[in-house]
Amino acid sequence: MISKLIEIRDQARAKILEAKTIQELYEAKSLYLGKKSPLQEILGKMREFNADTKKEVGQKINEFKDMIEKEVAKRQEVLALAEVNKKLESEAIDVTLPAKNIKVGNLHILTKTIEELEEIFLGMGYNIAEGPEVEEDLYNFEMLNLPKGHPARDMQDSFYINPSLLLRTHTSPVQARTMLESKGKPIKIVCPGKVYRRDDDDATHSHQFMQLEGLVVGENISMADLKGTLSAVFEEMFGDGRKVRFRPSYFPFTEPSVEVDVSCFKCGGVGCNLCKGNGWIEVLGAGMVHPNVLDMAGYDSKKYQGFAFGIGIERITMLKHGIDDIRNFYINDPRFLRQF
Ligand code: FA5
Repeated sequence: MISKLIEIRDQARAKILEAKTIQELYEAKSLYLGKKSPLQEILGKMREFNADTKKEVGQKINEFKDMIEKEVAKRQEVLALAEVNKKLESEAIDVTLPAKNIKVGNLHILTKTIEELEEIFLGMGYNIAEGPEVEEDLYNFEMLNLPKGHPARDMQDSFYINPSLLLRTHTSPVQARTMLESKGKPIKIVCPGKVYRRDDDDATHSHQFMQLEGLVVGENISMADLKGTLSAVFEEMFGDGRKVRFRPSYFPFTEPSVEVDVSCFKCGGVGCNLCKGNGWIEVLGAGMVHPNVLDMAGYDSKKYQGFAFGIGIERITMLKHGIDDIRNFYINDPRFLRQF
């Protein structure tokens, strides 16, 4: 009987050592230590043995069970370590492989132009202001000296939401809002933002575009300050390679008013299809804040003066980067956008 027990023990040991996975090891364990194991079977027949054999067999079975348990635990440690090593190996990163080409997004060129202009104005001591795109007729027109029925409202064909609410046609309503908020104190702000007009889209016009409004209010402000400021900004933006001209114009909220043109980048000023033959591209409207606008916003127009301007962001960007169609900014072709 003892030799049979030794045979079972050796078989169990061999099976345990043969196990290549934890699963196989559990199967071997259950085979030799489970309820139906050969050792258990012999235990079930103990009744048939005499007292001495019973004692000897009982001791050996316990000893071998203990031994098998220990062998299982030892093998389990070895297999667990092997499995961890295998996993680590399979998940190892080969740092010599070429990296995946991850496409990184970049800021839109119009955002970059705005940031560039903001930097220039911040350097001149301006603050950045904001205003809503869905605007009240009151700020978009009335407070800017454009009462209902004023013929100059037709200069900016508008998207109305209801009779008193519209998509702002320019960033100038921020002038009125800022003056009301500033309650008679001096002002020096720029405000970038989107504006909307029922304009037909072409190479230089879009129904949605961006402006950067500027407003300075204080004492002893003159047209020379306006001209000096805008000339300095354009020199910073374009260097001295482009010509800039100030041309008399009309806006109901400024008096006198000017428009500023920059020489066309495409034809160098001789005239082409982009500049419609005149050699210049209009980039902004500006002027001295109309006394009515100052008075309506609570500023004494006898004491205070101001200048204001509204720069077309797309036009400036076209001039700076030689882009000959405004629609490129909004088609969102990555081949165009990636260039900047
Ligand atoms: C205005 O919008 C005035 N609010 C500007 C102003 C501000 C005058 C403060 C006086 C004082 P205007 O409609 O000209 O002005 O537009 C200003 C600039 O926006 C233009 O010079 C042009 O650069 C740009 N712009 C106008 N319409 C369009 C359009 N449809 N698409 C793209 N850019 C445009």
